[in-house]
Amino acid sequence: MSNSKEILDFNKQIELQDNSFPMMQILNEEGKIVDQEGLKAAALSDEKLVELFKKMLFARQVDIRCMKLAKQGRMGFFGPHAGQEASQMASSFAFTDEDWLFPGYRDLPQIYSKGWPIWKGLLWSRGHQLGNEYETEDGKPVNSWFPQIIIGAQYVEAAGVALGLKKRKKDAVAFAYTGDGGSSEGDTYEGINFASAYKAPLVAFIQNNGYAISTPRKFQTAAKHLAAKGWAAGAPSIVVDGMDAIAMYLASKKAREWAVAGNGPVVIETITNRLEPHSTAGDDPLRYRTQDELDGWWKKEPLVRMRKFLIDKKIWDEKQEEAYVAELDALIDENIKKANAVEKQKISSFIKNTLEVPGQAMAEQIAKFESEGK
Ligand SMILES: Cc1ncc(C[n+]2csc(CCOP(=O)(O)OP(=O)(O)O)c2C)c(N)n1
Repeated sequence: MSNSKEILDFNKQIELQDNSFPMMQILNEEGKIVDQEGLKAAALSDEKLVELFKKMLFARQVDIRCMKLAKQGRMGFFGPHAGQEASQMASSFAFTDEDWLFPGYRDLPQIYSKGWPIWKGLLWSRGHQLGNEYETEDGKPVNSWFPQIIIGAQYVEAAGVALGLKKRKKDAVAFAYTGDGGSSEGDTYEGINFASAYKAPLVAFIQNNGYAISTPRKFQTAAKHLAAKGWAAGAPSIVVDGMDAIAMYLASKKAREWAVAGNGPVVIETITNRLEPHSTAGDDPLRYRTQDELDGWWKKEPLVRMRKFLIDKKIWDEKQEEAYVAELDALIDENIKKANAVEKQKISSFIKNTLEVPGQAMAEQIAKFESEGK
């Protein structure tokens, strides 16, 4: 027998939605553990904790250098990722090289984590065709799709690959990243729904970084939590502090275990923030957000709290960090040189690379460009 009074209590339902997604946090803004059980479950040894922090430092250093290159007009398209290091690097830290990554345009750091060289990422930014080859320095394939520009589209691609992995009985999952803006796209829901219906192994990250270009989260959707989108597809869905590397790692590890065991997808909304412009294509964030709001988020950023935790634990110090950052800078320098040494993209080779069999008009254009050395 239904209870019409309860069913028709819309206020109660809104309240239920509101309260169904508490944010998981293990390491707080002060660098203190607030969930000992969670820390234990993450089972990160001291070496692994340091390795994870180094990955976040790597992403930050790459970001700093890319922003400098952009200001000098030497970068091409770049989506800054400062502030998202835990959301990106601690999540990808929980996956294996066999797992397939589906990044968005801001997620190059996760591809680097799989062994993709930085110089390839720089070429990708410059629109060079070699920047779309996903392999390590010594030619081993990197299981990553290209950074998707069409927001949400990577979710349908990831769902298809996840089903393929299941059918081939691989011990692997697909993991995909979109943003708060991307979560409003049909493709995002379609990907989660398809994976859920076919119990395909997909871990779906929605990086809620507060803004979709200039559109703030509050105008993106009336849904109280972006994670709720997964419930409509029957997928377990959670909200995690995206500035907390330990919580991000644990959530990702558990989601991967669930998906690879044949249970279908998990949706993870990460609460993070984009601390820089949307891209290097002329965005000025102060036209749509205040400096005060930005300053508040800088206090929550993921490196500060992780550094404090590791220093308190006596497994990291300033000197080690200085030396490591110098190492990273040298590595980035080397990669910039390598990218600069690659022959400039020719229009003819770009078209040839795009079309397996060019039509007559394109064949004529290729010949014309080639004759002009372009
Ligand atoms: C299908 C589609 N519509 C519109 C755009 C233009 N666009 C590029 S980025 C962006 C905002 C995306 O915001 P979000 O998903 O929150 O990701 P973020 O850039 O914050 O990482 C939009 C609307 C696009 N790339 N693809």
